[in-house]
Amino acid sequence: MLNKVLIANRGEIAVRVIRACRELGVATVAVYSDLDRDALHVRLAEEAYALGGQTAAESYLNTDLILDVIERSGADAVHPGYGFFSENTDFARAITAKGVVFIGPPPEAIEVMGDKVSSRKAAEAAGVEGVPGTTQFLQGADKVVEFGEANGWPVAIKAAFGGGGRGMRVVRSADEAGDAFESARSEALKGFGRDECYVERYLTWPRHVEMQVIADSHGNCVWIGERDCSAQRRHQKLVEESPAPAFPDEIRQAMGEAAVRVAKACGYVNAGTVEFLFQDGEFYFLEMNTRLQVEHPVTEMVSGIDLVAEQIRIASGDPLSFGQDDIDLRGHAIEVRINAEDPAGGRFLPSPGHIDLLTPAQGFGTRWDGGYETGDDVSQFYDNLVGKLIVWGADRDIAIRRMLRALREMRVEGIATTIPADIAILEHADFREGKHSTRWVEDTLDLSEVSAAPSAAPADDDSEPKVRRDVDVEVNGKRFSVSVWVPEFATSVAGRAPAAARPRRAAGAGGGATAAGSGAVVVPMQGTIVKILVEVGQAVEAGQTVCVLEAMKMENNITADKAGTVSDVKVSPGDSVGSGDVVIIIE
Ligand code: MV4
Repeated sequence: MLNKVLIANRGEIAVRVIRACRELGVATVAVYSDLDRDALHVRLAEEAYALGGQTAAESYLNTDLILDVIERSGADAVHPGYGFFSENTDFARAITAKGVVFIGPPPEAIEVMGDKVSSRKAAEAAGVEGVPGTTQFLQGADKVVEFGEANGWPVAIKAAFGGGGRGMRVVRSADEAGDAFESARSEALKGFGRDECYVERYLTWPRHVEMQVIADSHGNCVWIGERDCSAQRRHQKLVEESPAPAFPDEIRQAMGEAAVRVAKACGYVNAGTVEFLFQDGEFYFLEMNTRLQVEHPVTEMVSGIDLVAEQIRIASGDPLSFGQDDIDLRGHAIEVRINAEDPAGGRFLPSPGHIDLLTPAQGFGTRWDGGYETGDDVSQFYDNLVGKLIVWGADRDIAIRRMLRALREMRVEGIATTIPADIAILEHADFREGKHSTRWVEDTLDLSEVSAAPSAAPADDDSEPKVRRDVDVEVNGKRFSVSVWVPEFATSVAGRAPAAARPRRAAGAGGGATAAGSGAVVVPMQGTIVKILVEVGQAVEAGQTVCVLEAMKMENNITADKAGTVSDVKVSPGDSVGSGDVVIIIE
């Protein structure tokens, strides 16, 4: 068995891996950036080493620094979590060369599955088909027309070396083909440095269903059920569940066997996920994710298998402790991702900041995989996943009710979270009936009525910033919960900066969403200015983008809150700004 594992990650996944190591009796080594010196994963690990730096590139993605900590700590393995180094073959090879185990698949498997063309070829060779299409690179728009006429419209043009939906264009008729081909190529070139594209049938209402597989280094490979991740927005998953709703057992069996064939075809070892699109009773290979995924807990809850412990045993050279016939999938599990984002009006604005209070839900069938606790700070420099709430229930209906109960029980104050949007999804009849697809959240779900979570609400008029407090009152012996809007300073809690030291929120804050502003353009959240699009003396329209703010890896357009002339630009590209800071004045 491995003796000491370095966790080259942060947040909830680092915490998840540390917990598994503890239970196995394996020592843990955390690493941390300057901003994470007091983070939960650092508090939980037996040893922790500073990497310095703020951004991921300066810290968690610095190979030399991590190699140095491996040496100083005597760790004999690295768990990369997801993101960061999890699919980085240079890193995997660099540590393996030093005799340190990479807890993940062999680099050759990561490479085969690393781009769409070679992964699709590997799947096809294993007898697993993608969406019908051409594997040849498109030479011109006429080939798109030819394919559409022969196979029917719409068709999708995809970047061969891309991912995450970038470079994908839907073409509904022959006359759209020329423009779509050009824009797909230019987006692919910009995003991935290569402009090769191919065409396939476009599925108009598919579900995203992925199959968990796990393989050991002795030739054993099994599938552990599917996850439906169709409830997503802009390629960010919001809710995941297992089993997939209305998913016949024969299809599950066939998909599981297909996923195992794909894994075996690329010499896969350790935990992996094979993604499929599912529509009209057919499934089509999409790609393989060669890492542990965010949503792995739903598989754990229905199978009873600790995937992270299994990963560590496999990396130690042990054979799988179970065979395909030992896997018994029971009941229904749902996970929701709780992000530090304000879903008000469906906008999902990043909401980094200090967590004044975080009380996870508890109770039967309820699991919280968190990366933060009360008093921690969510930094704009990292991904904004605060934690994941996972429930198990005997069936889907019970699991949905349990999740709604748990979401309403959670208390998070100081930052806005996606909880109100998660509730809206789980309450919706389409979701309850399993009628949703990958397009449902963006095309059908109406989040315009979703309101800001506590402390994310803009101040009214010129008054002091106010925050919402939920207070329990007793009236004639009956308990009621009421919300009170009170000035921020009046509710300051220990450990929080006094209100006077915080930037005063100007009227009309909120990125231009409000009408007739004061002309003092404020940023709605903490972040870094990346671009200024106007200069002093320039005339601007209300709603025009005046600068771009990067927060939590997302670019946000900051817009003029009224028409007029720019009289002052208070920031430059690279400047850090806080929520409520005035960046540009319009007169
Ligand atoms: C598709 C598709 C429909 N038809 N391909 C988007 C990201 C990339 N990994 C594959 N994607 C899609 N490919 C065909 N032929 C719809 C999507 C798609 C999607 C897929 C999985 C999860 C979420 C999605 C959201 C939008 C579009």
